Amino acid sequence: MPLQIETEKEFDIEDLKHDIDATRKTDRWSEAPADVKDLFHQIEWNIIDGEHAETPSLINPALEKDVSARTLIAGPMATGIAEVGRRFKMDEYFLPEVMMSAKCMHAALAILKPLIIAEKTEEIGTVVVGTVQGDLHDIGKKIVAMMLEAAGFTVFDLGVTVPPEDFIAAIKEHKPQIVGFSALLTTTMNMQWETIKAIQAEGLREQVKVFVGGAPISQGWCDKIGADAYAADALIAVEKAKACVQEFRDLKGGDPALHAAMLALDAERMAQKAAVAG
Ligand code: B12
Repeated sequence: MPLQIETEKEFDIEDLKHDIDATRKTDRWSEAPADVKDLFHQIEWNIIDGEHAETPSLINPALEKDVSARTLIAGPMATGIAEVGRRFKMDEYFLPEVMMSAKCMHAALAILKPLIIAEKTEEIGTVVVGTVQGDLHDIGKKIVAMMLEAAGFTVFDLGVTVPPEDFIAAIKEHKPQIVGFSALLTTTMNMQWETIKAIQAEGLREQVKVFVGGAPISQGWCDKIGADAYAADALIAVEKAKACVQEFRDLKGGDPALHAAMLALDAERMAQKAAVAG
């Protein structure tokens, strides 16, 4: 019986009981050469163990073996921090352990960020991002920000626990086409809604396309609060952001047609995936 929580996302409690060791038996990254695979496992466990002083000594050798920054972020770093989240949820880890693991993620991202940003070849738009008021989580938002930058956006990252008035001030100052709110807590996701309402009250809603994301956020939540787009990960965020400033640049923020267009992108991507899976 799936465990129902108020985020509208469902977790199966049986899945949460399985340590990452169980999934290792499926031989993940089987296509990678043995030495790279070994490094991936070490990076993953470095994050789980929270040995942040050691992180650079694993990330740099992986880069020397021509593993891309994106592969590291989407591969062993993602699986490592996901396992930390699972342990935290199952009360196997407490806050100090999670903080050490977050330090590993930041240490790795500090090395990878310049490499990702160096991919930028064009200037296609401006984005303001921030983690909403009351929320300190910023790892995912930083990844989204750097991927957007690599794709050609100028990104103004307002940091964490950003109050609505700071988003409003940044919209006035930087005139972005897109503003993105990150929220990782069920207790702060409502601040995404409050921030949209504040932007609306200020008469700025039509000027910006509002993106929402973070672990508890779903398409249903995006629809409910009247945001324009939800993205489950940085790659989808980039795809939708590019569509917003290129194909749909004439649609205003809050326009139902824009919202429908963003949903159509998801449907298209799912159809492509299904076709590949046969
Ligand atoms: C690391 C972490 C922390 C670190 C954060 C460090 C930092 N600088 O970010 C620390 C230790 C500080 C922390 C603190 C707390 N945490 Co915490 N934390 C986590 C953990 C383990 C990982 C989050 C993470 O970085 N994931 C990796 C990134 C890459 O994923 P992501 O953030 O989801 O981002 C991706 C997408 O969501 C999306 N995305 C993200 N943002 C955006 C924005 C936009 C615009 C778009 C389009 C897309 C997008 O793209 C990203 C990249 O692909 C999660 C577990 C989890 N499953 O999420 C718990 C978790 C979020 N934390 C939780 C809790 C409870 C807390 C605390 C309240 C604990 C406490 N008792 O104090 C505090 C809250 C502090 C606060 N006021 O914010 C709970 C939340 C539960 C809930 N129902 O709300 C979680 C889910 C753990 C759990 N399983 O119980 N935490």
